Amino acid sequence: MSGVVKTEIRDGLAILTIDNPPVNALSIDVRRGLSQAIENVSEDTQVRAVVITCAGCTFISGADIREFGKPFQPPNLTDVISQIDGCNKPVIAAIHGVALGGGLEVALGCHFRIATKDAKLGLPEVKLGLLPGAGGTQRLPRAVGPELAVRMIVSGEPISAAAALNSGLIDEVVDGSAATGGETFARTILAEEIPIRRLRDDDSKLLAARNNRTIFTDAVAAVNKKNRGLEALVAAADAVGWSLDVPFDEALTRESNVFLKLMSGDQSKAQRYAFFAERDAAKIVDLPAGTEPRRVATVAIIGAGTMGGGIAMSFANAGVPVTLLELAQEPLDHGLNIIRKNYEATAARSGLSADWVSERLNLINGAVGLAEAKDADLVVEAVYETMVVKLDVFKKLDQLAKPGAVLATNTSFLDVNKIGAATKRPQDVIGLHFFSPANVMRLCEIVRGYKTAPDVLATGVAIARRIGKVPAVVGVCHGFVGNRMLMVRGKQADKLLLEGVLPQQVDAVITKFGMPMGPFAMLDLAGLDIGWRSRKDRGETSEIEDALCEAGRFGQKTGKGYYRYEQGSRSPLPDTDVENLITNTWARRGLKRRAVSDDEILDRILYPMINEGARILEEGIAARASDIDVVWLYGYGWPIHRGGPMYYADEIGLAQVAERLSYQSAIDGDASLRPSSLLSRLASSGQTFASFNRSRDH
Ligand code: T1G
Repeated sequence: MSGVVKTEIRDGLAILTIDNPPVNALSIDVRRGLSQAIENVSEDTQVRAVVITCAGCTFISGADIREFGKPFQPPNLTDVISQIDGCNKPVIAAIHGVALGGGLEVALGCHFRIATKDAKLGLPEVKLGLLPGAGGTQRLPRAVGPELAVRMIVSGEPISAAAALNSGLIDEVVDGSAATGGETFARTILAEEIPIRRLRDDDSKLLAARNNRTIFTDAVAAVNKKNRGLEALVAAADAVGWSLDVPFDEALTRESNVFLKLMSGDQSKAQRYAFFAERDAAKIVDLPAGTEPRRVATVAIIGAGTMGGGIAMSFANAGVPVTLLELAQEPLDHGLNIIRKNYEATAARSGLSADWVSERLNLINGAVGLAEAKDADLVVEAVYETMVVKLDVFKKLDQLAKPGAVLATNTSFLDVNKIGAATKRPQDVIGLHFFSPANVMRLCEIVRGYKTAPDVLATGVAIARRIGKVPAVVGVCHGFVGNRMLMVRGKQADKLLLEGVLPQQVDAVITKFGMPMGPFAMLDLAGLDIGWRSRKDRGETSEIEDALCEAGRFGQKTGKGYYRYEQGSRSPLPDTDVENLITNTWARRGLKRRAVSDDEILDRILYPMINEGARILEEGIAARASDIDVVWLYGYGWPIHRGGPMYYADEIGLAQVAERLSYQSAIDGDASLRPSSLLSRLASSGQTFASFNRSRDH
């Protein structure tokens, strides 16, 4: 009997407790222990019912992802679950925290399921490029019906205990502890002689869809609408469909075969990399041992514009009350009105109640002036993106904020050291760079100034995680990590326009690669006037973009930019006026236009970004290459199944990336394209960015 599964026999009940910190993953020891324990209690004549519960903060969080890709060690989870399912005594799953992936599959193999009020249940395997591989695709549709099952499995999103009770996934929501609730439930079914219920033998919830297949196919179409090349989503939907017409055991065999195929595929490898990269990014490499985040109970946000409003919503969504400050009543009212409209639109779209809206609005209080910031533990400045305005705000905050308050700037480019130097407390100043729309995008770049104190840095990471963001610690430079690489991408995209490529060809290549939109459509969304003003401040030009701005074409906000937009639509449409402007530029420059292949466009956009990422690593602006990948995955929508720009470079091979950059640098006479010293060193020694990550984490 392994130590991670303990059995206690009490008054005819066997209580099996899994204790495998931190999240009770189904490691080999857990699988062995569970299998042995079930065998023992099945044979024990004292035992009349079995309760499976977990110690610590949660029920089983799923298979042990760290075992994937390593030599398999029996027993496999499907067999352990079949043992549970086949047990001749009622087995009850007592769930708290989360029951995810294999954890929910174990619970589905049990004959009854109870959960605490705050529990969440889901099959998130598609987020790892997999599908449920231990019976989930066959048991879940039998528990909740194929429509909800395919929605849960293809979205990977968990549902609440209340929704689980409502759908029939669980039998009871209990107050108090799961273990106690499980034990009470077990005694009740024994006393009432309620027969064992095995999902594998209950097709009642499948009959409607069996008689009318469109019930299922419509559900599949709805969840696959936004699929951008993720093979696991299609495979998972197909597998759920087997529950309608393939015998249970045969379907389990098929499910296992598809699971193993996905597991060994490139997409799942990249998605599992991204899972751990996200968690590594929250670990600050050189944080002194014992550093604790400062306590943050009250938050003030300065600026009720697009960013300030979105940041306020992020806090409110996490249940954290905020005070939103503006310098005058009108912009404050306008900002609060936008927030209310956003919540109402979300509620209408998602069928959420008015209470859901008011719960959030009640957490956001507006005030005019900065006085309300004086008692805040954390102040987030989200004012106009010019240094003059930010320095003025921080000088005032320095006078006003209480000692020990964390003073954060949401700047997306500017020098956090300079902002900190405007105060007498630079150690309390940090950058919290949210990405627009801040209530949606998960990335938060945690910008550490030279003087930012370790506990302030830890506070930045902790508060980002607390509001559901993905933190990535970055150093100070123009544009930090994400926007610095974005500027390099923009420069290469502009060059392609001057070589005879149209915006729509560049954008088509980048969206086909898996990005949500291409560079030119993204500029139209953000507004061309922002870059125009910034270029003028820096005395720089961009021939075609400046011409568009001079013509008043600022993008979506003016109904035309690189593209034109129909009234009320955000879909970019090629515009002959833009094409004429570009072709006239070619003529003026005497360009001999040539066909530029999609492959060339992709390499010439991505490789310079990768090179800039290597420079960012050399300069210590990012600690790990995987941190750079996290920035692009969660800040710009880099396709999760491609891992991130640095992961992608490793997959291509750094030697090829370096060679292509050297070639293009010679062709363009552009020294900035020459491979960085780190890229050259790794490429020539046959190493990878992954090896660089490992060197940083030991
Ligand atoms: N396996 C291994 N390690 C895991 C793990 C897992 N399933 N889940 C978390 N960890 C580690 C994580 O790397 C971190 O480690 C620590 O635990 C805390 O995690 C057969 C095949 C459970 C909601 O996808 O969603 O079952 O950084 O920081 O914010 O069909 O972890 O401290 O070294 O995320 O409190 C399906 C993944 C697997 C769930 C907790 N299950 N985990 O969140 O903590 S595939 C999942 C989570 C599967 C079956 C298939 C979250 C959490 P370290 P954390 P958290």
